[in-house]
Amino acid sequence: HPEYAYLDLLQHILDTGVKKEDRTGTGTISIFGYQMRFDLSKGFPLLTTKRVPFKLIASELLWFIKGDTNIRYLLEHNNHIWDEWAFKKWVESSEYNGPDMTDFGLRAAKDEEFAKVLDEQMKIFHEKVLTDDEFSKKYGELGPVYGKQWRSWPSDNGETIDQLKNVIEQIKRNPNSRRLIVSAWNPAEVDEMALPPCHTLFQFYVAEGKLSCQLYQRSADVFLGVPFNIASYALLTYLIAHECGLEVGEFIHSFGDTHIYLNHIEQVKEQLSREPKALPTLKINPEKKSVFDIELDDLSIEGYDPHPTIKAPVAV
Ligand code: UFP
Repeated sequence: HPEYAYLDLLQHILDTGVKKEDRTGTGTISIFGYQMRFDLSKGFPLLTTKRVPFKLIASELLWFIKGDTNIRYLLEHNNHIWDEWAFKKWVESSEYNGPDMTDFGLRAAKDEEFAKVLDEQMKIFHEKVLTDDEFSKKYGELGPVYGKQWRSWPSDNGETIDQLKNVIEQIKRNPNSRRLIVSAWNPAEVDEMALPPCHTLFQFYVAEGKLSCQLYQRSADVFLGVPFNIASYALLTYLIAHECGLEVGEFIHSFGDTHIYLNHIEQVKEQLSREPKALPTLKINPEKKSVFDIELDDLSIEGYDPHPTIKAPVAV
């Protein structure tokens, strides 16, 4: 079953990972360098050993593809996966005058009372981003993150480079190219980003009428982040193959610092005790060809019957 590529990684980190402190203060067990392969023709790699929310993955990917870097679009689609990063900028600013939010992620995980206070402030934050244009421009904005680098990487002459559009054009015109690369890692802008890109660079490969994609992910929260990242790049590969009239090949997921947070270990063990089920299939509205025209309603997942969600705190 294709899902063992992921389950084996969890087990491998438990078995061989070393204790490593990290930026968030949570602590991890970690390995450096790893690779998983998924044959996309065997089904859509949305994990079945816990529920992974496809709609959130799809709306985030469409947000990247639009070139958007403001969380307003995500909030409009009930997607809260980037909230903490934007929220952090607000509560650390001089304009915030609510209750103290220092280390809000860690504290909310340990303290139920505080979690309620955080929840209230987060609701206020959402409302402001959704309804107040000026506030949204200032605090809904995550900086030059994925959307900006994919669609409008700033170049020296003041123009911008649309890496995604260019790579799709090259896949169509010059499929044998060995330069089918999109980079989100822009050293000149990394310091302005709410979160420097975790999925740093990806490359496409076309052979025998099939499109494959390899991602290099510099840092990976294997329990919470990676199930999203697998599905997101699998979806991107399906979408581009769909536009280019190609079949899907493999998704190859290569990693740098590959870690399990210490407060996810019990959850990981629970997940490893479960048996994978049949993978679902992805349906794309056949009327829409271009990646840039696809909307959320054009995508659906069929035959998805996963084991239940496993909750775990996000390290911010
Ligand atoms: N992370 C992921 N995947 C993502 C994403 C974040 O695994 O798509 F946005 C995790 C990796 C790491 C943390 O645990 O978020 C980022 O922290 P750092 O910048 O210190 O590596």
